[in-house]
Amino acid sequence: MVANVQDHGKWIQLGSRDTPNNAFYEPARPLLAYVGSGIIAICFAVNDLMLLEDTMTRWHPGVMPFSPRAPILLLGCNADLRGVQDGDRYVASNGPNGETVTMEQSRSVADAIGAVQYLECSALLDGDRDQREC
Ligand SMILES: Nc1nc2c(ncn2[C@@H]2O[C@H](COP(=O)(O)OP(=O)(O)OP(=O)(O)O)[C@@H](O)[C@H]2O)c(=O)[nH]1
Ligand SMILES: [Mg+2]
Repeated sequence: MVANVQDHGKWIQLGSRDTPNNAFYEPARPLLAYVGSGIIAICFAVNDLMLLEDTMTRWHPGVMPFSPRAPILLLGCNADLRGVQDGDRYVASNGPNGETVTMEQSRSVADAIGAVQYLECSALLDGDRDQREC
């Protein structure tokens, strides 16, 4: 995906490279998505604590050898699902009490992996609006 964005009056062409999370892409992922990237965005869904843990145990260690100097953004997706309940149960799969990932947990992981910023967004609610700063 390529988008033209303006920053302080200057137009920048921003291209993103994404690979599906399945085994077929595993060997090619570094060349398809990591090498040569100016910014690394590590994304997880805030309705699944295990995905936040994966950012530390899998995605960050996986990207570091191929893009050690690019600034990292940690991005919490599906933000519309935070705190959403179905009856008396949260719409979350792995939180310690079934709850969604908190901002504090996310910020702590962002610090642990040396991310320059933690942002959240919801493809469902935000459309093409800017991501929310946290
Ligand atoms: N509620 C909600 N659901 C979302 C949002 N974004 C994606 N989904 C849903 O989450 C599921 C997975 O979305 P994908 O965009 O395929 O997730 P992905 O991480 O790219 O998945 P892989 O490419 O397989 O790694 C789909 O059922 C989407 O409809 C969102 O912002 N809010
Ligand atoms: Mg995908």
